Amino acid sequence: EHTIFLKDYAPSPYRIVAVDLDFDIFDKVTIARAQLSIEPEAETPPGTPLVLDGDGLSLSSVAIDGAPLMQSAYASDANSLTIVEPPQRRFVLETEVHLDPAANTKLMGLYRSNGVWCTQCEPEGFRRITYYLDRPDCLAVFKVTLTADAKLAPVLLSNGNLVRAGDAGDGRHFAVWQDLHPKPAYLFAMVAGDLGSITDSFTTASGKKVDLAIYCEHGKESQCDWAMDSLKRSMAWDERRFGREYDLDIFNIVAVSDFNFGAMENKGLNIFNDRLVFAQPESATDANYAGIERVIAHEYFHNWTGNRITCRDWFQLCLKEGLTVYRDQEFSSDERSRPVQRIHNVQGLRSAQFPEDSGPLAHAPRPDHYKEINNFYTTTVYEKGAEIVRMLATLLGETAFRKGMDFYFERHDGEATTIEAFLAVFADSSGMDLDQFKTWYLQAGTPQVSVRDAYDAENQTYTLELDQLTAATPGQLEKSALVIPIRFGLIGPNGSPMGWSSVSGAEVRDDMIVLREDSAVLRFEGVANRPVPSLFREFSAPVQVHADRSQDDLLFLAQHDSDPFNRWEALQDVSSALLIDAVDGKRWDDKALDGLRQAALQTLDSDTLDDAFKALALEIPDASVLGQKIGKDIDPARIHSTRKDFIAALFGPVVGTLETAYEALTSNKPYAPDAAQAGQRALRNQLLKLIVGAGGDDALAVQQYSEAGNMTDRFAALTIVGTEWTHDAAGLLADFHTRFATHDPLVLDKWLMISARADDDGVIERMQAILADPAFPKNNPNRLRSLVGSFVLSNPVQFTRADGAGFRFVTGFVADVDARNPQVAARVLTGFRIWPILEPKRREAAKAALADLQQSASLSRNTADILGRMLA
Ligand code: HT7
Ligand code: ZN
Repeated sequence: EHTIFLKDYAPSPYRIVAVDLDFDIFDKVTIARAQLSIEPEAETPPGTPLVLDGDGLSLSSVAIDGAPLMQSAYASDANSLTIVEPPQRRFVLETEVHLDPAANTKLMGLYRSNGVWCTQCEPEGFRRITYYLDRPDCLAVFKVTLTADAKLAPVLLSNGNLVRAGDAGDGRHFAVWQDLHPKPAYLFAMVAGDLGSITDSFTTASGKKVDLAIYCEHGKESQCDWAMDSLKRSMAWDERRFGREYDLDIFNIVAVSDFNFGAMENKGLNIFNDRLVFAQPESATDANYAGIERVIAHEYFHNWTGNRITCRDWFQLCLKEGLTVYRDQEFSSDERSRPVQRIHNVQGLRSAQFPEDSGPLAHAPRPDHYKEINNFYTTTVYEKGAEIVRMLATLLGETAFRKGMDFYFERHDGEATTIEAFLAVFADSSGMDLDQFKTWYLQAGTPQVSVRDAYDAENQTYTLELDQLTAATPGQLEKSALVIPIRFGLIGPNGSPMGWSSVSGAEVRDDMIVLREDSAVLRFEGVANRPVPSLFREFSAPVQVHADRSQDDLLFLAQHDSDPFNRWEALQDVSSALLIDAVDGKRWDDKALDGLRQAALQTLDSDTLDDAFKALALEIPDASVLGQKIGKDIDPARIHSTRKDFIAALFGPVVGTLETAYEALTSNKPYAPDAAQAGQRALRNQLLKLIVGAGGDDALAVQQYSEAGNMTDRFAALTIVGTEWTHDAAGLLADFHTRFATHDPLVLDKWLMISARADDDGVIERMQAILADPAFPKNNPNRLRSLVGSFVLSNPVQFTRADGAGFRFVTGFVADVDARNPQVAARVLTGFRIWPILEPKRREAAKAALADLQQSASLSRNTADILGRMLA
């Protein structure tokens, strides 16, 4: 298979300056005519062929400046069009292709979703619509004409502003859209269909009125209000926090039901997976509301970080994605609780990015080669990319970071640029040398930081020894030291912060140690008492910390640390240590459990902590995080059962207290998705989980399921009963299916998720029956991922069954789906990334299933690439 290398990047010899697209849309065929205004770059030698990308296209006609081309003047196949000797001046290339959107199950390019024509072009979908220089550094202005039957498609949308619309005869109508912001083709979009909508407006800081609309399937309009509210808050936030105003007169969002990802930031016309638009209390959970708010913000923020300033090539994906995730995280922190937000983000990083970074698919946030770019929309590019931007902000401080961002927008507006250029604006605006910092973008793997400390009472000296090490990753055996910002504090015996008279051994700025070497020994002088260190406050770097701390010190931190993140972390560390020892055969002692139980109850009782934080503090680390910490020869079933015993032992003696707290949180206020109410529900549902986990009786959960006035509480109860597969589970799932899921596909997804998560041996058979049902929508990514994606990621016990049945179920599914939608297949397959750390029997079973899949005759490039790296 062909590998693309960053070192081979070269600018195109030709430039497309303007695009005029004409779509004639009919029920069975769409005719796409393109007029591309093209000119050679100044240094292009005469006679240099022009090679345009295509993917599965069939060319009907080709002309230059109005004259059809002779056969000898061009060469074409499904995947490219070459003009042998283009004019050495500006010219217009005209092509016509015929498309069959209904047959496009890959959902890349132009396809039909639920009758609606829509597009997805990032990263390489535009070449499935017309022959083009489909690369992000080719920026052009677009004019788009859409013509369709007025009844089938009363709504005709594309990027930019509507310039004209009218009757086209024969019951057809047309609309002309113009986008004067030069953009790469991956940001092109069009939509045609019979859609409902809600409208609103936003007035920017400089007084410009922007018309806002959200389009959706008829009947779902009232479910779009939360998304609209989130959009307006995002627009206001980007002005306040980053000084960024919206730049067109119109901003449209369209919700579609078949979509490979979450959403897409096409200029002025965002297209969304409908699960990230629709919300109403009876079918969406608090987590769904928060997810909608976040993704609406994310796509909107791309208008500046991604669209106005885009990527030179796809190796730079992190430039727009890491930065935009950082921005959406900051938005959510400002709109909701910052500590709670931070903990959620770190939980996500640890449960998805850390395993990726230590497994066979590890890659640098800015990779230097790829076979299939679609496989690089990863948690490393997105979430680790956001952590890198966050470290940059931490190292620079808020003011210098904002100054650098302003400079970035000023210097690179309208460009397709690189990570180097991004770092240069901060180096230039602050004077800080960022050469070593760049390594974060180039190096794969989670750094392991070891900490040892000692206190010398006689000399009042405190010593802190820090080492960093990044293990080898595929294709990257040598690693260099990274710049690691460690936000910290020393805490005195009464819980107050401690000072020191001087410190040596590494750079220390205010509350931050900057570790640059492989190791450092810091000596703090004038330290009056033995301190308890609080390190990596707010999780200031994406590293794994190894510090052999006593349970007493951790519980002390859980109570006294001024940093809420580390208070939460300390409790997690206590549980993890006890659980990991227990998995290893060393059962916890009662005293240790008493200490933890007391700390948990104290947290629950606190008057100062908010409910959402308490809910997180009471969480017991999940099986995949524990597996990751153990790191080798893991048996997920054993981890799972140890964890169950641990919860029973920890909370069994205080079930009554938990029940009282649960009752006290019962509320009959009408549902609102705000952070305070959501926090209260989160805590109450956390308590319910612990009560059932501790006592084994699911009656309270069944009761909550029946009485719930909103989906958050109903789904929480169903999740508890369904994943524990208690005796009521089958009945409750059947009830949920009949009463709530049959008429709402997004609720059906919730049923599918829980159906996949039961840890009993019957789960695979039940999933097979679901997939075999002729009524199951087998081409819809949401449905497929809700079932099989949840199984792979959230059912470690059954997925990694020692007899290999879980692995074979998934590889069988991948082989089947791959023929229709390679992106969905390849993504589900990445769930196998944990196979090298499994215990030998499971490891062999996983490897055998993967090897069998590799024998399949014709795997897509997406799936073959993942499989090749998985087995390398
Ligand atoms: N920029 C988008 C990434 C994307 C995508 C979206 C939908 C379908 C296929 C896709 N491939 C890549 C989404 C984002 O990060 O905002
Ligand atoms: Zn994005």
